[in-house]
Amino acid sequence: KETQAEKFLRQHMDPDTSTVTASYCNKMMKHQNIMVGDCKLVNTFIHEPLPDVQAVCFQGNVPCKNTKPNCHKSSSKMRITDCHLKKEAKYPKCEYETQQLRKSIIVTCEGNPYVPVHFNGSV
Ligand code: UMF
Repeated sequence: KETQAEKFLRQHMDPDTSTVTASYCNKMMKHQNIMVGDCKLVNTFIHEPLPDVQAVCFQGNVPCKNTKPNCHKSSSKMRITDCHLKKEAKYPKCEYETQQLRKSIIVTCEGNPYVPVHFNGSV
């Protein structure tokens, strides 16, 4: 069974891509198997080396958007791509807007080793 940490990697890590095209999100949201019976509203991909993303678990503690504790904000800005579901999209035709950004990321970390398990947002 896929662990929460493995799910984070599948849904949010794409270190080897530095520039994305307009169709990036449409492709990635399919290829990474992020849709399960419904279109996911928003999903962020991170284009930084995995060790840099794992290191965020030991950077600034911040409040989480949901009830979970253990949120951490990256001390430096990271290259990310936000995928936003288009308003008129209907499953299984999940169409996405692709937006490249440089922002600090906020992740929830859990476990031993203490690693990212949820993407909480970006600021
Ligand atoms: N999410 C993002 O990927 N990026 C954002 O900026 C905000 C939200 O919060 C529920 C889900 O929304 C998260 O799922 C995250 F993928 C997405 O499986 P997750 O990471 O908890």
